[in-house]
Amino acid sequence: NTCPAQWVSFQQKCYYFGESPKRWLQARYACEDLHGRLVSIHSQEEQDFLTKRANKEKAWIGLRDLDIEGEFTWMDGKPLDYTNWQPGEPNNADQGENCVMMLSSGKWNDAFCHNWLDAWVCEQLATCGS
Ligand code: 2F8
Ligand code: CA
Repeated sequence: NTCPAQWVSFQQKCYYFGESPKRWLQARYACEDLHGRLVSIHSQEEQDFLTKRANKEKAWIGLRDLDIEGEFTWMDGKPLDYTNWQPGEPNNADQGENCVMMLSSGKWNDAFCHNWLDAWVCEQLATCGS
């Protein structure tokens, strides 16, 4: 599999580890500008890869319950077939946490979408061969 410069290959996808402070929606747009989308996570192997690569930085991922409270959906539209919540999360603290981040441990926490995080992870499909 081939990935663009500055993207990292893992299994069938390419990943980009953004390193500039952004709110969740800005991170989403940054990924789209890079022809990707905020990462959707579907296995423990993928999570382990991301945890390691994120290098203890809190990072936005492509999971949110912005439309219906408590109903978390991935940016890739696939089912929530894997989760890695920090115990006690998601807690929708102050009734306002609708965007999901990886903590430094890699565990997930729902947080305010308007929080500024220093990191965010994009994905795109790897192209075979070429
Ligand atoms: O204790 C977990 C709790 O910690 C913080 O709230 C005190 C987080 N809030 C922010 O990061 C803004 C909560 O999301 C988290 O659930
Ligand atoms: Ca929370």
